[in-house]
Amino acid sequence: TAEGNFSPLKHFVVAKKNISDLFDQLLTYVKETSAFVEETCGNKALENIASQHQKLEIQSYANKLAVIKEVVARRHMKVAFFGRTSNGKSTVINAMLRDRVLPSGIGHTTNCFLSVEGTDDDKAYLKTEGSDDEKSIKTVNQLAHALHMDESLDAGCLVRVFWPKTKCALLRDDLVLVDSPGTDVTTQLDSWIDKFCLDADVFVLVANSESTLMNTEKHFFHKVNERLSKPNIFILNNRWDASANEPEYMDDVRKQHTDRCVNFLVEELKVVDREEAPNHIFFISAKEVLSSRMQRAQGMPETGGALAEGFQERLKEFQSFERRFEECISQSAVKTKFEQHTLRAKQITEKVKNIMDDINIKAAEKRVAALEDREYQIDRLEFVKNQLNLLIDDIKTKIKAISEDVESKVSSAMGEEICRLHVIVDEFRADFHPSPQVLKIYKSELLAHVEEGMGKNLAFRCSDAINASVQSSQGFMIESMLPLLPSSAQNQIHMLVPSRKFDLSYDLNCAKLCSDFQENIEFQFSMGWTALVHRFLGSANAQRALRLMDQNFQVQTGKAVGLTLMTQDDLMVAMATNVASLSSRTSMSVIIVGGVVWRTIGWRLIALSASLYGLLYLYERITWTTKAKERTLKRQFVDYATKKLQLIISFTSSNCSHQVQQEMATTFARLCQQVDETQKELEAEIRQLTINIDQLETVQSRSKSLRHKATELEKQLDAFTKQYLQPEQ
Ligand SMILES: Nc1nc2c(ncn2[C@@H]2O[C@H](COP(=O)(O)OP(=O)(O)OP(=O)(O)O)[C@@H](O)[C@H]2O)c(=O)[nH]1
Ligand SMILES: [Mg+2]
Repeated sequence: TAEGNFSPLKHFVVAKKNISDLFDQLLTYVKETSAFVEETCGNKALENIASQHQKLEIQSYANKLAVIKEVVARRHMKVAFFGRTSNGKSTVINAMLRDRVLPSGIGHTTNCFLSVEGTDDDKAYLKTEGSDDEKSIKTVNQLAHALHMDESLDAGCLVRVFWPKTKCALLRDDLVLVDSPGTDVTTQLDSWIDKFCLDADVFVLVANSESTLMNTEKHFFHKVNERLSKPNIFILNNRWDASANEPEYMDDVRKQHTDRCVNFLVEELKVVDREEAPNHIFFISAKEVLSSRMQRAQGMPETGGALAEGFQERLKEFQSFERRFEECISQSAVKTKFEQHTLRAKQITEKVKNIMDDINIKAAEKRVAALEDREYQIDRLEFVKNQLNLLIDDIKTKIKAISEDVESKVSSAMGEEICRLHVIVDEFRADFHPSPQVLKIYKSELLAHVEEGMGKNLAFRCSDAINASVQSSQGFMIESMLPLLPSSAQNQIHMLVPSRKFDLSYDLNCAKLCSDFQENIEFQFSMGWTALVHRFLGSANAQRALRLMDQNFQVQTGKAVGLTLMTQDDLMVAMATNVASLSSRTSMSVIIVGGVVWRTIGWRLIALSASLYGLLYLYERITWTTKAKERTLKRQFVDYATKKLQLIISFTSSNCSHQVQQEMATTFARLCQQVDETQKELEAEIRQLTINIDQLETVQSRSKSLRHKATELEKQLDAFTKQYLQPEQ
């Protein structure tokens, strides 16, 4: 018997479990992939690796798979029974279910479509169309009563009977059996087909072996055949027990029925070929099978009732129908219920795989580009560093050379300018008066004039050349450091390193330098004693000599006061001394010299000389005007300032060179700062690239592993196809 042995229906059950598991895995996989694509797509650093379109595509696949998964879970095998009223459709179903589940009886019994399916509950119940209420049923009579009482039920309605799976093996195996009202009682064949037949895997025509196939029955199956391609059809010639009454005709009748049925299936419907057709035609007695099975279930001998002859053969034939039917329905249902979904799953897997490939390729391309970029940036950083080191030495020497050059230029220019100081001083015009107040103002203005004039002249001599060389050096610096900067900075280098006009300042600070200057514009006779001594002995010796003279003079004066007796010489001396005490030391010297000369030359000559001398004195005294005083002051100032300025030549020139050095160093520092920023930018860029590369690597490895998973799933889908969906050889 079918019970106890492995049921062919298990084929479907196992396949369903397989494909459901596969869909579970697929859904999990596609969700994982979807999350990955979404993450990649949302990552700014991974631009253009996964597109928005791909993200949406995968999301739609996940949704589709979820729907398919649900549909697959609800899939079952469905067999529908048709035939004229009272042919025993309900009885056949009961026989298969081994219990009186559906009402049967003489006359038109089944008044609407009835489906029987398994429930995990241990109580049977029914659901009518359009309501989710579970109406419990205890006995089949109750069910019959319930169906007949419900006036809203007509032939086109469906009542679902839920029968405990524990009571029936067939229902455990996902089989749904559909009973129908007689095909002869309806005019709504088309709507029946639409409503109940399109998802049926097997159709069973329950015919009456006591009569021939009726046109109404044939007509219905023609219609089904129009709507479905090659439906699986079994023909049960029921009530075959009746043939036992006339055994002499049995073989003829059977042959006649068989020929007609084969003809119907092969010639008219063309759903099977001639060799296969007999496997779809059976001669049975549902009533016998049902009662024997029920007896047996109650522990009584199955032949306990009054059974007609040949029962065992008919039972065997029923069993062989069951087996054929089960094989057929499970094969067919697996194909029709899972083939499309498997194909769809394969397509989805293929698409997801392609997307993973795309992402992998794009990530690889980007990674290679990023690696190259990083290589380039590292090289560049290295180059900038090395080049900068070289340039620093180079530029330092350059700065040193130029500042030395400036120093020598300025010092020589200053030397020359100092020699020409008198020209500047001579040019000076201002109110002059020997009074101390006016003199003070005059001097300070003179100092300012000298400061300005010297500055101007120095600038005239040096500035252009120095500026030019400073500028050219700055230009050199910029030019040599420019290649170390990024092109964006290169264009705005003149903004980044502002080249303000460099102005060398020759700050001589004359006012301070010459603050000690003390002019001497008292009248001095050029032939006077002091002047002569100065002239003949030079200024240093003259000082000493004059001091000596002063002492002698005082000693002699002291003596002269006490003496009464004097020589002529002495008298001369005394006279001269007296005169000298009255007038200046200069005139006294003149008298002394005069005395000496008088004794040797004679008085006439002396008188001439004296008068000449006096004239000269007078002349000098008269020409000792304010102008002359100013001239003298200027001359004295020139001498004084020349000495002082000479002292600061080296200071000033080094100050200038320092300024230049400062200027160059500032420019260089600015450039260095730019280069430093460039270096920092490069380093940051390299860091960023490294991060990107890492991320891209992760994306690559993930997309690869996801692709690998897709291949795995594809293999499983192929295995499923091979095992369940390909026609057996
Ligand atoms: N002798 C005999 N009677 C049968 C057989 N099968 C069914 N019957 C009887 O035929 C009558 C009708 O059977 P049902 O199963 O109700 O027939 P049906 O095709 O469901 O009829 P409707 O539901 O009215 O369309 C019942 O009284 C059954 O006992 C059989 O194999 N041999
Ligand atoms: Mg019935």
